[in-house]
Formats: sequence, structure tokens, C-alpha cells
Amino acid sequence: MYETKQQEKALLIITHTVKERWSKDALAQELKTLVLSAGLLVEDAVLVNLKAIASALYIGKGKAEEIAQIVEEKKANVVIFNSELSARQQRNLEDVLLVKTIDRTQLILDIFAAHAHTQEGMLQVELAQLEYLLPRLKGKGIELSRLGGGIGTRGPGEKKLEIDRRRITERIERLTREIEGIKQYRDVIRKKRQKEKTSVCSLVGYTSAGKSTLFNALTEGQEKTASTLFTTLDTVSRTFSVRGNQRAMLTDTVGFIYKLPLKLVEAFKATLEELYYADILLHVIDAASPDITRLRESVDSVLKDLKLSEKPVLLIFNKIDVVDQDRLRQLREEYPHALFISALKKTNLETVQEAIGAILFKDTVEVILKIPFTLMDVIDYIHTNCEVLKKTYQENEAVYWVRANHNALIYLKARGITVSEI
Ligand SMILES: Nc1nc2c(ncn2[C@@H]2O[C@H](COP(=O)(O)OP(=O)(O)OP(=O)(O)O)[C@@H](O)[C@H]2O)c(=O)[nH]1
Ligand SMILES: [Mg+2]
Repeated sequence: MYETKQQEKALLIITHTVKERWSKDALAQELKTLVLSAGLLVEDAVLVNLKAIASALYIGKGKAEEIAQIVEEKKANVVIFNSELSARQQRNLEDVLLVKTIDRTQLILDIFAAHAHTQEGMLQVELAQLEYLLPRLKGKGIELSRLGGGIGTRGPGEKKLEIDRRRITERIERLTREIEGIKQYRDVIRKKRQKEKTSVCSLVGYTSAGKSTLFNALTEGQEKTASTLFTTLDTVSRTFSVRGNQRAMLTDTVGFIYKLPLKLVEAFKATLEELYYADILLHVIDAASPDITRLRESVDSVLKDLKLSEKPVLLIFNKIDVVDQDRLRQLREEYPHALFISALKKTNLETVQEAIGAILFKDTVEVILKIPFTLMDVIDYIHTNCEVLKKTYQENEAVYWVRANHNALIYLKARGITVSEI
């Protein structure tokens, strides 16, 4: 009936309301990049100016019929809306368009499913997909969309979708419990980090801003980077050097997007939770984008939804290697406190380390530490968390002159080290 081609051909529907702040071009460009990231061919795009949202079909009936004709002409296999459709709207649209019809959430879920690699990432995506499917289980819509695989069917898989609502609900409950288990495991690791007072910096930013490239450059890590959207789905952490030999933890995580569907933010709570424990957020922005303000606002708005607006933020404009000098000068004037780097070419990375160091290790004091030889494991901690100015060894102890911040002093005193101010 609706057989699946190797690469599905998508017809994109860009709906634009009067209240929309993004331009039609920007919306169209973003949907196109998302669709390409999902591995589909873009056959054509239709712009729909919406005065009001129609409850039955989201768009007007006449427009839907027009689109049905284009679907037939272009032989598209799938229609993709840049907006959120209710279960009913989706079903009604499929009745008119006669091909599966996907909304923005389902498209993003599909990209997430393809990019999740860790157990936590996969569980979270599956949970979000099942929750999305549950209200859509009834009626013809589900049959249409599920036939033959392809976009919108990655993840739970056909077999699982044959099972009834009750079994899906049971699976949702199980997934929720498993995610809770992983969360507890994360808590244990985090507690250890907190006990050692390791400072944490978290990369945040629009998808494809270059977060993972910067993560790799700073930590000598090997995280996957790509021009497709939502390359990173899982949170990874590694230590990196901040200033001198002082070290902190750097965390890379899922990117944000304009109007990131709330359901997805909800589903990725376990992953995003890492951000709550960050001492600094490093907000990476693609300096080469023509839409900097909107990218920045989209990220700020997700941070606000996550109640993270109060965290100290370092604005980092990335990709300056592909920005012309005039534009760069303009940006520097507009954002005098921001940093300007190229993660790819490793330009100005030291400014990032310096700026982080200045925030993390402000309020440092010079102290003398007396470390008994029975507590030598503390020496490692001192080397990574304090600036060592001088050291000598006596009969039973090592004496270190260091510059340390408040957190480090709390830890050292708790470990039984004698601390005296110089
Ligand atoms: N020219 C240039 N390209 C860069 C730079 N940094 C990253 N890129 C490219 O931008 C694309 C996205 O980079 P990623 O590091 O994967 O971006 P991300 O922010 O981690 O993206 P997601 O994980 O998808 O949210 C890749 O093709 C990178 O090679 C840079 O400094 N200059
Ligand atoms: Mg990434």
C-alpha cells in the first residue's frame, strides 16, 4: 500500500503565523536541516500563512487539498510539518493527504533515536516515543504511519507497536523505573565529585554550534561531531586544565533548538539534570550564523524553562575562522564580554581556559598546608585543584605553599590537613 523507498521523499510544510518571530526563510531553512539530519530527501516545501490554527486539520481544508495534490505530483512519501499537531489533527491530515504526516516533535524524536548511543539516551528516547504514540494508537493514522518503517518508525519498532495500549503503558512504567535507576547511579558519581569539590563547566548551546568540537579541543576527547543536527544526545564529562595545572570537569550534552518541544525537555531531564550541578555554563554560539540573536534567545528560553537562568554564563562565539573581519568587529562591539574562538582551528582556546579560571578560582587565598605522609593521596587533589607556589618536605610531612579557593580549603580541612594563612 504505502511501500517504503530506500530514502523517503519529504514534502515540507512551513506554517507561519503572524505572531511568529522567526522569518519564513529561517523557519524553512531550519526544518530543511532537520529533515536532512533525519536522512530524508527534501522534495519540495510549501509555505502556509496561518491566521488561526484550525482545530480539525491545523491548516485550512482548501490548503490541505492543495497539498494533497502536490504530494501526488511530487510522489512524496511523507509530509512533515514544522509545528506540533495533535493526534486528531495528524489523523485527519493523513485522511486527506493519504501519506504519513509527521510533526516537528516526531521528526526530532526520530533524529534522537538515530543518535542515541548510551543506555540512558536510548531509554529516554524510547520513553518519549511511546508517550508520543500512546494518544495516537487509535484509528487509521497509526496504521498509515507505521507501515513499512522509515521516518517516524525508528525506535520502538513495528513488533512492539502491535502490542496493545496496556502493554505500552507497562513498558512506559518499566522504562521510567530503569531511567530512575540510572539517575541514582549518576547521583553517586556526582556526590563523589561534590565531595572532592571538583568544579564543573557545562557546554550549552544551539544544536550544531560546535559544543562537541570545543569539548574535544579542551579535553582531547573524541566525541562525534557533525554538521547534522542533534549529533550529541548523551552527556559526557571529562576533566580539562583550566589555568596552570588546575583542573575542572567539562560536560557536553544535547543541543537546544528553537521551541524545543517541552515533551523532549521532559524526557531528557535525566541528561539535562547535569546542568543543575554546573558551576558555569559555557554558552557556545555559531558566530557565522545570520541569526545570532534568535539562536541566543532560543537557548536562553530553554535555560529559562529549565530554571537555569541564574547560573553564571560565559558567552563563547565559535567558528570565527569563517566570519569576516568586519562582522567580527561588529560582534565584539555588541558583546564586549564574550569570547571569540574557533574550536576547529583551536584559535583563542586559552581565553576560554583563562575566563573559566577567573570565575572558578576567584577569591583565592595563599595558604600553607601541612600534609602528613599518611595522607599523601591528598597531594594529587592539591595539584589538580590549587596553584602550587612552593613545596618542601620535612620529617613527617610535606609543606605546600598554595593558592586555593574556598571550596578547596573546605575539602582540605575536612581531610584533616592543617591550613594556615600566609
Ligand atoms: N568552520 C568551523 N566549523 C566548526 C567549528 N567548530 C565546529 N565546527 C563544525 O560545526 C559542525 C557542528 O559541530 P559539533 O561540534 O558537532 O556541534 P554541536 O554543538 O556539538 O552539535 P550537536 O551535538 O548536534 O548539538 C561540525 O561540522 C563541526 O566541524 C569552528 O570553529 N569552525
Ligand atoms: Mg555535539
